[in-house]
Amino acid sequence: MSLTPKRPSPDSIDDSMEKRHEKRIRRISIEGNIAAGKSTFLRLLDQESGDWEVVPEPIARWCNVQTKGSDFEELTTSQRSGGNVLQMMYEKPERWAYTFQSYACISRVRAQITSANGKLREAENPVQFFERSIYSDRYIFAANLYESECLNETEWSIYQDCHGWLHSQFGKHIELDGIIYLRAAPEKCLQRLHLRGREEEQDIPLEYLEKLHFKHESWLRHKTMRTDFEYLNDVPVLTIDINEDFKGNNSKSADMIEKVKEFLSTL
Ligand code: UDP
Ligand code: D5M
Ligand code: MG
Repeated sequence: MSLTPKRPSPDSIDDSMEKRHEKRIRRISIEGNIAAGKSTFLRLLDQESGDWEVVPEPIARWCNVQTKGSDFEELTTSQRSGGNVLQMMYEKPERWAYTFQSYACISRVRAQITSANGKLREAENPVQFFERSIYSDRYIFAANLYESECLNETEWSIYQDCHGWLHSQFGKHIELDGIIYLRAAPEKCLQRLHLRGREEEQDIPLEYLEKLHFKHESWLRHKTMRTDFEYLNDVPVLTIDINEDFKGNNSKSADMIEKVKEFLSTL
């Protein structure tokens, strides 16, 4: 077992959250297909320890895009009602995929860097759990849309350029120490997607979930996916099979939490 941190310590930013801690915050991304059970698992983690903070995906923003505060007053009625960019992307992906993917990535970075809200200030062993990462944004979702010709060459180039720049600017606040891959069969995810009943997603076909599943597998299981981020190759991955329900199953949930604790102790 290596005692060397996988991620270098951040350089000196005086008011950085991390600087105020003797212990470095470890960051873990929870990855998995649509409706696998990530948010459900995140809620379990949130209840488990005061040393743990969770950062859910900003899905509400994607379903209701609007500005806040004084800007809001200046908007026309139609602007004020916002837009459901998630729905727009599913209804007409070749028109809206680029808009959605840029917003998804930027809003994720914003949520992850502004999340350190004080809960971890007194923590002995602070850990942040992110629901997904900017790596799944790019190498799972955006790449899949590009391969399905919903992003054209120009959009894909601009997306990758902006993504690389965002990483170069904010990487030290969002780089990962570990990844937890919640693995479920696409058929199981489809069942859970229907069970959850998020309106925008109800027409998603099994084939779409299969494509995303194979991308997760190549990234996190077979490790055949190449990325622009060298350090990612060495980030440890814990895979947990969640085909069997863990929601409402205390012993399965406790087992999962135990696995997470063991995993953290190796990082
Ligand atoms: N769910 C379930 N059993 C489980 C885990 C999740 O029935 O063991 C349900 C959950 O209640 C929700 C749906 O599956 O209705 C999708 O879960 P979640 O939103 O957590 O998935 P995510 O998209 O965040 O991975
Ligand atoms: O919900 C996330 C929803 O957003 C799901 O419908 C997939 C869709 N989506 C499309 N692109 C992305 C990116 N880049 N990141 C995350 N989600 C994306 P969930 O149920 O949490 O998977
Ligand atoms: Mg979720």
